[in-house]
Amino acid sequence: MYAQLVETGLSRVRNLEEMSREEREFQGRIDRGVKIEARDWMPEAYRKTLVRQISQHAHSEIVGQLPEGNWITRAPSLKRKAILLAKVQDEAGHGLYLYSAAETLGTSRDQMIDDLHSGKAKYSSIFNYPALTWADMGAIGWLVDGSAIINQVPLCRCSYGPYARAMVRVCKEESFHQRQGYDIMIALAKGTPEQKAMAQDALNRWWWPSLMMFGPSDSESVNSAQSAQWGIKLFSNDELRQKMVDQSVPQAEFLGLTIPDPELKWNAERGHYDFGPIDWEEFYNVVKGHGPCNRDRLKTRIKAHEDGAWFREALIAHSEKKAQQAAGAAA
Ligand code: FAQ
Repeated sequence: MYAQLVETGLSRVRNLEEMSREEREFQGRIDRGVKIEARDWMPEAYRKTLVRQISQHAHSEIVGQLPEGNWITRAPSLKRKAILLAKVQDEAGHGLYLYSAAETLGTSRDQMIDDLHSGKAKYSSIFNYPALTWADMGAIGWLVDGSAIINQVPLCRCSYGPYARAMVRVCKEESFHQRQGYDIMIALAKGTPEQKAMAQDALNRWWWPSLMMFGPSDSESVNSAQSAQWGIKLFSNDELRQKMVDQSVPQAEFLGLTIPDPELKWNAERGHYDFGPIDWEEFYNVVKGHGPCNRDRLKTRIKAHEDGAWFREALIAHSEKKAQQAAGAAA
C-alpha cells in the first residue's frame, strides 16, 4: 500500500538520496516503526502536516457535537437521553485530547481555535449536514462513527506518538458510539412501519456523505503520498472507504434496510462490493463552505466560544491567584 500510494499520489515524495542526513535518519526511524516524540527532530513539513490533520480532527470532534447535541432534549426516553448525552460529552473529550496532541507540536490552542473560527482550518464535511429526525441519531452513530473508527484504528499505529496514543482511547469510545447508533437503528427498523421508514430515510441521507468522510479518491488526494511515506497514513482513502462499504452492507441487510446505491453489487473476483460513483462536486462544495449547514455550524461554534469567555477568564484569574499564593508561601 505504501509503495502504491507513493507511486500514484499527486505529490511526488522525495527519495532517500534527495534528503539531508537528518531527514534520512528521521525517515529511517519511521521505516523501522519507531515512534516520533514531541522533542525529537522532525522536518518542518511533517510538523505542519500533523498540525493540519490533528487540529482538523479536533475541530471535527467539537463541531461534531452540534448535530447530535440538538437532539439531547428530544431523545425519546430517559435511557436514550443519558446515552446520547454521554456520547456527546465523549466527543468533547476527544476534541480535548486531540488539541493537546497538536499542542505538543508547538501550536497553541488559541491559534487553532482562531483558525477554525476564521474559516482557515477545516473540519469534517460530514458535520455540515442537518440531523432532521431521531433516526439520524442512529444513522450518525452507525455510519459516521463507523467511518470514523475505520479511519482512526490505523491512526493508533501512526508515526507520531502523542497522536497515536490519543487515538487508542478515542477508538475505544468510538466503538461504544457506533453500537449505540446501530442499537437505535435496530429499534426503529424492527418498530412500526413509520419508524422503519424513518430509519430508511436517515440511511438514504447519511450514506453518501459518510463515504465522503474518507476524503477524495486516491488519484485526487494531494496529501496521501507524503503522509504514507511519513507513516501518518497507513491505508489510502479508497482502501478505507471500501472497508466501510464491505462492513456496512451485511449490517444494512440485518436491519432490513436498503443502501441507496443501485450499483452496489458483490464482486466475487475482487472479494469486495462494487459501488456507484461518489458525487465529488457535492463533496468539494461542502468542503469549500457551501454545504447545507456550514454557516450555521460555524456561527453556533463561535457563539459558544464567546459565551464561554467569562469562564476561561475566571479559570486564568484563579490559577494566577493560586500561583501568587504558592509564591508567597515559598518566600
Ligand atoms: N472533510 O489529500 P487529502 C468523527 C480535505 S472525526 C473536509 O486526502 P488528507 C468522530 C483535506 O483536509 C471525523 N475536508 O487529505 C465523530 C485536504 O485539504 P487540506 C474527522 C476533507 O489529510 C463522529 C483535501 O481535502 N476525522 O467523525 C475531508 O491526507 C460522530 C485533500 O484531501 C479525521 O479528521 C473531509 N471529509 O486525508 C464526532 C481523521 N477529506 O487540509 C462526532 C483524521 C479530505 O490539504 C460525531 N484525518 N479533506 O487543505 C484523516 O485521516 C485525513 O485528514 C483525511 C483526509 C482522511 C480526512
